[in-house]
Amino acid sequence: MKTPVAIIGAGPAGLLLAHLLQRAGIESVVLESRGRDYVERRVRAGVLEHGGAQLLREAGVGDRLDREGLEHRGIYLRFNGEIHHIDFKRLANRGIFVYGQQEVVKDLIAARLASGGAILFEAEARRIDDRDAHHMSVLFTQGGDEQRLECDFIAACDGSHGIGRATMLSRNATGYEHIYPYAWLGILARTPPAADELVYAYHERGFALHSMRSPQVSRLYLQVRRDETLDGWPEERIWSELRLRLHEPSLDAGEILEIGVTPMSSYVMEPMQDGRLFLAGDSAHIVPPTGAKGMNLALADAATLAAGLIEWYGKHSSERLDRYTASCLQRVWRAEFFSAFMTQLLHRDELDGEFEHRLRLAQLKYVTSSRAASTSLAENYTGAATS
Ligand code: RFL
Ligand code: PHB
Repeated sequence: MKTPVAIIGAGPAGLLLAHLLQRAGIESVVLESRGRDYVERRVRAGVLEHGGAQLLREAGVGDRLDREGLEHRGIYLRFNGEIHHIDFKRLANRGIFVYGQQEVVKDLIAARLASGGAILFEAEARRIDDRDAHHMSVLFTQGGDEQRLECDFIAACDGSHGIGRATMLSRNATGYEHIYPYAWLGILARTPPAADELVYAYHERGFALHSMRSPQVSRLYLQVRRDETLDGWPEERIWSELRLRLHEPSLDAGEILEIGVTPMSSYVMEPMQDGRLFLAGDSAHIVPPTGAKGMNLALADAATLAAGLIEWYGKHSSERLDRYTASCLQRVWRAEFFSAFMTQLLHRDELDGEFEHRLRLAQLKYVTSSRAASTSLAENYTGAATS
């Protein structure tokens, strides 16, 4: 099997890259280890920045986002019995969209299949072979058969546990990592949202987040210990802890549609490319979800890589491709900084004493009362500071 660009992974990064290349007349094959149904149902991110939404619109896949996405002008910060609205529209001149990542993935898969592009589901990439520019290929298995996909370029968009990251680490790439001592327990529930916009809550018992997917469905998160399992969290305990930390005593305990625990970490790989192998999205970097940046970074990497490949095939120039890592890393480190900032601002470490708790309350008070500090939060959250 042969194609110009082999793309590993049908997440937001791999699918947007394939779609942008297709629009420019460049063929590719997407290899995805999971089935279509699994990928379309995987519940993950929910927030699209203005820039992420714009990328999807420009790629011609923004119609359903514009119809069904919930446009929010800001977020609420709740702490110490107070609630404060940070009005992004007023402070940074742009809002955000609440639109589930699996909806973005569904839209991109539909567009890809409609244009006749190839996605091989249940096809697991096993090895990247890129000895030189003339011998590029990905070895993969599908239905028990081993096959080889020959190509000019390989884009590893295969997330944090894929073979792209492992391959780069076996060479000269460096991974910079920070592990947080906590995780998020997340539920998707048939519960009408208790607020009109997202509520980020800091409580002495830890962080909680009230997000949503529609007027009937809420997405809710609780900070838990990193090693926590779901065994210790019967439904009633989840709801009572959410009510307490969010200050929503009447939050309705609707049917739980999905539940999971995600340990939190920050990670950046440098460089994000080697020869004709490129990493995009979570394969190259991870942010803790408190800043709502992961999907947006994945989409931005895909657009940057697509522009480089389009220039290479169109003008036979590698100038943009050569600059790929540098173009991405500036945005990535900025998002790493903001995500780490939001995480330390809103989470309680087990080792924290009363001093750290009071310090955090003082910081929250400052962020919500100083125009300069709330503008900084608004610019970073919406991506206005990076585009
Ligand atoms: P993905 O989505 O993980 O896709 C990678 C794909 O590669 C496949 N794969 C392979 N395929 C073939 N062969 C192999 N060897 C393969 N190995 C892996 C996988 O099956 C998968 O389909 O990576 P991508 O495209 O880089 O996208 C990144 C985003 O998924 C991620 O950053 C976000 O979900 C992070 N995130 C959030 N980001 C936001 O922008 N806003 C948010 O509000 C937000 N909230 C979140 C989040 C992530 C969370 N979790 C569960 C990690 C909330 C949570 C709880
Ligand atoms: C979500 O809706 O899943 C969501 C929203 C904001 C975050 C993280 C996740 O910071």
